[in-house]
Amino acid sequence: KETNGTAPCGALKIPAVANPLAEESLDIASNITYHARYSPHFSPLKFDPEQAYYATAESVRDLLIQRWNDTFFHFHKVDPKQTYYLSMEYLQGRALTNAIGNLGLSGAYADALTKLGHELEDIADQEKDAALGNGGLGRLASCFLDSMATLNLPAWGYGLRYRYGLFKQRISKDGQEEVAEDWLEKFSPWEVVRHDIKYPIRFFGHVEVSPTGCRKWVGGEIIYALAYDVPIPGYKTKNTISLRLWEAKSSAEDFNLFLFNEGQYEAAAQLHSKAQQICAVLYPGDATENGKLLRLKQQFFLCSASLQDIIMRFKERRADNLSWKWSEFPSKVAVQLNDTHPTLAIPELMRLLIDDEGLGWDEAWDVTSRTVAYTNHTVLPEALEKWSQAIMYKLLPRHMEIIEEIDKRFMAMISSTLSSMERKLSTMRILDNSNPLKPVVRMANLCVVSSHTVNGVAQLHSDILKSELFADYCSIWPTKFQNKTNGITPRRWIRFCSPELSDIITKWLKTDEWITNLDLLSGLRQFADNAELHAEWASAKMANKHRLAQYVLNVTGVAIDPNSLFDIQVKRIHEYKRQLMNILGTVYRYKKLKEMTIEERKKITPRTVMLGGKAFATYTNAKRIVKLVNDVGSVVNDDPEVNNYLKVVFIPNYNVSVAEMLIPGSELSQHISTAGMEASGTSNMKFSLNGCIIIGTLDGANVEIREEIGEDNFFLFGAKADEVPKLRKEREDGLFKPDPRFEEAKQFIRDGAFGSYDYNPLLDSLEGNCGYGRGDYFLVGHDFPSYIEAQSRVDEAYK
Ligand code: T68
Repeated sequence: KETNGTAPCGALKIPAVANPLAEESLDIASNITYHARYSPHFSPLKFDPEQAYYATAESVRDLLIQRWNDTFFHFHKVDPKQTYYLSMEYLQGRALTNAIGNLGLSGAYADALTKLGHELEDIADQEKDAALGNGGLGRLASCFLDSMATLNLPAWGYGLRYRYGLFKQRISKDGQEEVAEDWLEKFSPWEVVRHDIKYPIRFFGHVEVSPTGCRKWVGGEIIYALAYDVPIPGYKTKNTISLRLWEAKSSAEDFNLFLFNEGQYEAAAQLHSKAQQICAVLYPGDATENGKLLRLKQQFFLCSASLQDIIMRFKERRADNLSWKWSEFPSKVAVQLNDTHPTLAIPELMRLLIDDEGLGWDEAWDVTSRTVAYTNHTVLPEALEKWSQAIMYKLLPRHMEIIEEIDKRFMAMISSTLSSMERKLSTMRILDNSNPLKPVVRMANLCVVSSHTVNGVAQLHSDILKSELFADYCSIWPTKFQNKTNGITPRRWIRFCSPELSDIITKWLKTDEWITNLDLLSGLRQFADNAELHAEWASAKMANKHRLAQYVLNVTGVAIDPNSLFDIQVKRIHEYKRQLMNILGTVYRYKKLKEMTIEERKKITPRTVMLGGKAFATYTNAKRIVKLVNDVGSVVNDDPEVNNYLKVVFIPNYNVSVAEMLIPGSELSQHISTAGMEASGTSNMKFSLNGCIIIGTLDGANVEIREEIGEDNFFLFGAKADEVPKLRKEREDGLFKPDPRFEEAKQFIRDGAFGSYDYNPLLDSLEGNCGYGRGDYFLVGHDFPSYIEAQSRVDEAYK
């Protein structure tokens, strides 16, 4: 760990100038006005919220750039071991509120904007989310960047600059519709293109062998990776690190003027359009061969560009030292792979070291395996990446040779030193040739074999990796496997999204140090029975609920009552996350309410059930769940008999900014996945931090959260992870007897209580013989009764 001091050590070759942004005389309003006038992106007559947003963002960027350059020069001089986080996804969300918050200038910017006739909140609302990720994995990457910057760590993030990030979700009468989200429609004021940072990336081609036996990858096509940097400011520190996003470019020479003048416009620009495809979208559909090839190209593009850049920096920092050695590399470079998506970093680093730098295999392997570490985020079999060897040979022939060699050497090691493990090789090998028609590369196995460390993202998940998914490897390399329970940044997830609650915590703890050290929150325990704190807390929560109710009204047209219990489940829609159990429970609640007398209803705790999340575009059951929630909402919310006691709202287009609105206003949140399936979950942490009670299973980080917040703040239900295999077996053997309440809820939907859409296929997935994707693989039926009972305990506690 190298701390980033505050002293600038700029070896800048640009002459010094008097700094108009010097903090002692900083005039924010003038700086914003300056940008509105002299960095114009719009016609000069207007200074409405949109123009004000861009001018404000540019003014903030000026401040960040100074810190950014200082950080760069500082680490260039100190040459610490540098952490490189390689991730195909970053869910950054908005940057303005975060940046001024981390700079400690929120109040100053709010005042300056008021002077200029605007409100900071309206201006911040102009910003589009940078949604270059799918869900938890991408958001984790962004939280890590904030934390690493705040901890003064020398860290960089590497990713791709997708033209279209995660789709915008629209809800129509047919359910979810996906619309391209044009986050760069105007431009992003938070990125800086580095015209001098550009690397060639090869695809296809073949391997050439020299007379001396050296192998070299040649031919094929070359696309260039151009760097776009996003500053990541730390909180209360000058440390400002970089998120470097690669954009794909072809060179002007690849534009065929001759063909163009012949009228063959598409042929003339063929390589241009191939380059554009690479970063066009986040997670292109990979059902087709073309889709698979594109996704593999994206992965290699990220890995190759990042490693060339890392090696360039390593050498740059040794420019004055002629005696450096490659063996020093792992003490200066740590490459963390965010899941298997950047696995190609392993063979690419080997290739660069052997073919370009002239190292022998053993030396290159030593450097690579001491540099790379791997984080696993899932045990779901369909999410464990396997690449067709045929596609790999075609796109990356030299890498495929290197992977074969790693596989061969791994097998030889087992045979020579651990012959008792030989029978396990069929599952432990990197290459899976069991289907001769479709041999594949198992990316997770490649990561485990090649990394010095492998981690899961919550204690339970890491234990499952050790005892199940990677058990055989763990018996060979027990110390390779670690746990690193996920975390979240308290800056974005409470300080800036719920300033009222944060101020109360600071007031009672008499310090705001908890914002960088959440352990200090336990200091609130001594005031647990203090009525004054209760009143302040309740009033902050109520203010957040009012804000949320207004938002819900704006985006859905449904009026919800801030005095009802706000019950929220927001996350990607997936069968294992069991949103279907939530909505079945809600349907059961509705049916019971309908059956009650008016007097009985009056005793009921009024509830607003909110669900939100995106379904992968081709995931049929997930889309059916979205439609069901919306259909249930339409019926319940319009039912005058019960709608004072129950409302059901689908929150459209769940993303980081929407989460920042929802979480502070939450009172109960649902983290109800089948035990053993959710690697960690991170919104559970965000909700807890905002004083929200959890209903959940013993899954992922829920286990550790429950230990921290206490059993009375966690409504526990459902099977434990170690019971799941037995329960699945019981179902297979026809021994499962469904609870009548479960049957009643399903039948109510089948009978058409929520419209004529055919929900039978969705509900049928909960019936019959257990198997992946059918026969209630995720045990909704088993856990339903204990879920309903836990919900009743919630109702009682809320009273
Ligand atoms: C999530 N994984 C885990 N995957 O599901 C969650 N993208 O439990 C965990 O808290 C989180 O990672 C952080 O560790 C994902 O979000 C993806 O988004 C994904 C999966 C495959 C391909 C691309």
